[in-house]
Amino acid sequence: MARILMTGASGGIGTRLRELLPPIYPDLLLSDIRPPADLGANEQFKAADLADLAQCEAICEGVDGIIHFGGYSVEGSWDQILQANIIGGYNLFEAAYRKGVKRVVFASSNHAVGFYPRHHRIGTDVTPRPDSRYGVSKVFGEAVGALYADKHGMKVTCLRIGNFGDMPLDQRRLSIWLKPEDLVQLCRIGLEHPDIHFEVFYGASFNERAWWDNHRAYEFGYRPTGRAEDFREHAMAEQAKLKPDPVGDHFQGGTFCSMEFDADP
Ligand code: 15L
Repeated sequence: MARILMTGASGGIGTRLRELLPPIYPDLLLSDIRPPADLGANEQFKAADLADLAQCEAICEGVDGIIHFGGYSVEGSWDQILQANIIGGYNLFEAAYRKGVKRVVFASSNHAVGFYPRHHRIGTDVTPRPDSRYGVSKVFGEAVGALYADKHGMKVTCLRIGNFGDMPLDQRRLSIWLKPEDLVQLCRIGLEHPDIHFEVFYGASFNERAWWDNHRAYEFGYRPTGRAEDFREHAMAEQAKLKPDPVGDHFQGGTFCSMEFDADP
């Protein structure tokens, strides 16, 4: 049975996957800069600061596959993004390579392409249009993943995650929602599918208002079970509480686009 490392175990997605992954991958090693507050006696955990290559190597030892959710998960200062996502992202792939890890699933983000307008349906092969320093770091992580796949034969899957949770939170999230169980499916494809070399998938459930062409994921067997429209009333009621945001409401990345925005409209 494969030994799987999950970084970012104390974060929002990591916390939920700590419940969903053990039945599939019983030999699951968790990592984060500090342990989850509710770490169970039956869970394996090793702390690591991703900005430190030696610590990354230590958590990659004896591992068959990695689900990399570690790093900074929203917009931050340049130094925060640089340490956690740029240096940290590079270190994770380099450490995995040095330790002979065969597969990496990298948590990229919709913010790698957030400056595409909502009326523009995009595939996974479009030019990146990051909407933030955070988005730039996700483009960087995808590029590092491609390098390790093409140069070293690592099997790399990048998931441009939309919005992960039990239900879509507002109108924008009706287009990009990702049900936790569907993320598990995508991770399994990345960790197990024999034909993975380097792939980019959108981390989205079955959303009728999707802006994304995710056919590559479907070709690899992805069959999402979440349907955003089932929560339409809730999402629209939440949307009604928000102030209009002319920039954020126009682009796919939402508020990540409007923050610090001072270009001519
Ligand atoms: C992300 O990439 C973030 O990690 C998450 O906190 C949300 O902001 C999400 O994108 C989103 O776009 O809704």
